[in-house]
Amino acid sequence: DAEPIPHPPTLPFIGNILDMNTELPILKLHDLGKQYGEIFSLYIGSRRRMFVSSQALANELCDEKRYHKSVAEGLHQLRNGIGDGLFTAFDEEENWMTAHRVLVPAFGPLNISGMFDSMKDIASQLVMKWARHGTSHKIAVPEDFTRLTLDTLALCAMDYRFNSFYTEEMHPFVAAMVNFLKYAEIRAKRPALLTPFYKADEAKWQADIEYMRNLSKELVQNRLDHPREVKDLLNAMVNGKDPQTGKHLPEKAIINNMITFLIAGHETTSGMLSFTFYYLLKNPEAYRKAQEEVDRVVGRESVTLEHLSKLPYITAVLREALRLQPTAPGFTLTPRSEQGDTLGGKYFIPPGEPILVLLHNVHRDPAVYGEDAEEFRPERMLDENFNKLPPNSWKPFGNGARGCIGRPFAWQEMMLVLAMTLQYFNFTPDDPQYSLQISSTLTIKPKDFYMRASVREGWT
Ligand code: MNH
Repeated sequence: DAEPIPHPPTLPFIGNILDMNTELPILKLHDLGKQYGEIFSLYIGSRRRMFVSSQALANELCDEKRYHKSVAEGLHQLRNGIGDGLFTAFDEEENWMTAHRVLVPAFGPLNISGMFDSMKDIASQLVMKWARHGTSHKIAVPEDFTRLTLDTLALCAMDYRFNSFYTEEMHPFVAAMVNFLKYAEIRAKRPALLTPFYKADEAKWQADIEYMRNLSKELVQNRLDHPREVKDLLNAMVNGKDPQTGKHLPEKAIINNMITFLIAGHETTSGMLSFTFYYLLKNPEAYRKAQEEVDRVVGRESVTLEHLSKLPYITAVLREALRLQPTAPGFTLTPRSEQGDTLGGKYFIPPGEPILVLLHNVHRDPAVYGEDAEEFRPERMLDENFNKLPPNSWKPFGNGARGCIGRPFAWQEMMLVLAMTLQYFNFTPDDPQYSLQISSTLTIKPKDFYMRASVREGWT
């Protein structure tokens, strides 16, 4: 028989909204997960939301025959800016299927390896910046990695240069995008009937959306007017035909996806690289092994694609950092059946109700990762151990057909950047006492995290 789903005490009318730390909601959810265990529910206004924290329940939710992606409040708000782009499309929406079939080959290993030189071009700009500034310069880690990932994405996706390393200020696209994401979250939590009271905020939001759409529209139009023989994602979308229907993607869907890639493709990856450096600097033994591997495999040669496939320890370091800090902190599912579903043999999930997989908690489930689940230990992620993990215990890229299409892209970029930076520099924390703080928009990042870089001997 169905058991009640645990939840924090509820106040009449306002539900558990007071339990939500509005500044850092995701961190609050992690704590509640630790407190309540494998599943808990929360009333946000009148809506009940459920949250899963164990590998066992996440494993059931990842069964695509029983559950599928739900585009719940937060994501739903993003549709105001990026419509039916891959990330925000309703499950089985027509343009999702068309875009998915057109884009899967474009994101495949062959195309991604073709982007290696462009990725290296941008990574070299980062290396040059750090080398030029020297050890007296405090590196704002997430900021510089945001320059890197945004520029890489724009160059590989549409052969466009943001040139973020040549300016103090970030490209205006970044500010528009950050506000777009932040305000979508506010809107998702606020009763719709209050919207008219926020005229100025609403107008700013619309302006930001328009800015992003106009920039993308210009880039798409420019490509249509001046076709070019480049293998980027824009060409894949402009020229590609759905193999099943023979249809091209409508221009609007191309724009939706262009902005989607810029958003989904750069924040997650930059947060990920930032956390990786945080953990390497906190764990000198892992740092030493990672650098030793780069020295052994790459030495003083210029990094190639072949080198990247020979770095098992670096691979494990990235997997482990993503386990502890999944930069896309969750994904939302809902039962397929109109009768709902029973989770874990005892929790009834009504039809249509969204359930969030709290990756932070699932990734630290002691039943899977043991007593040292909270520790950074890349060895557990070496292939021989990684491949033995129970199913669906490591899900930083989401699940199944709606999982991350950009995974090979992100992975190649991160491996390259780690190999190049460890090859050129020795890194030290700016503040050895720094204790991790997390800032969150749609994704998470280390807050106020700085480090210093000195060029290693023999490079001058
Ligand atoms: Mn990505 C979906 C995590 C890099 C483009 N991505 C997802 C999902 C997760 C995710 C989790 C599933 C979301 C959901 O179920 O609601 N993504 C990441 C992480 C990184 C990442 C942790 C880097 C590290 N993603 C990238 C990059 C791109 C990209 C790089 C593009 C170049 N991601 C997407 C798109 C989707 C997605 C597009 C939606 C796919 C779909 O539903 O068809």
